[in-house]
Amino acid sequence: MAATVFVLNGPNLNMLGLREPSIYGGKSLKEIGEDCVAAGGALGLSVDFRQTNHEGVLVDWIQEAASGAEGIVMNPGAYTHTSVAIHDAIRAAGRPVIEVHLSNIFAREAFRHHSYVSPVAAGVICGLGPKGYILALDALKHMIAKGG
Ligand code: CA2
Repeated sequence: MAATVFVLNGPNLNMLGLREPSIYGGKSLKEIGEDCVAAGGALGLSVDFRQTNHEGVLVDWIQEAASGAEGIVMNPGAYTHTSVAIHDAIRAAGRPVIEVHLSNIFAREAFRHHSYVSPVAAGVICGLGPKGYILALDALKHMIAKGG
């Protein structure tokens, strides 16, 4: 049976394709989700793609992954730079998390250079646009196959 992976997206990512294409590209989140489901299928993964603007909902979903998914690809949006709650939830979940950012956060404002997620992530991909999600799914598949 295909392993389930969650692809979780944080605040404002529902606006993709509508504003700031010079930073985040022209694809909508719906299109990125469709690409993830298709790429996941080719990798033998069942992709559950979600977005919320609420920090506590992301914490709920990370907790859900502890029993409902084999791993997580996550773009925490601006909560990357602020959320101890998401850091703690990932530590407790016992599931590999690949942190993804569309933009290169290190080439942007200083406040984006620190991530509370990176120290508890199995890997980090940034600056590669939507392709980063697909690369993360591929990496996660190999981690799951090796037992995390
Ligand atoms: O580069 C990324 O993927 C980010 O996680 C995106 C976040 C930002 O706070 C992080 O520093 C880096 C912001 C997502 C906001 O997306 C928008 C898209 C279109 C219009 C407005 C916001």
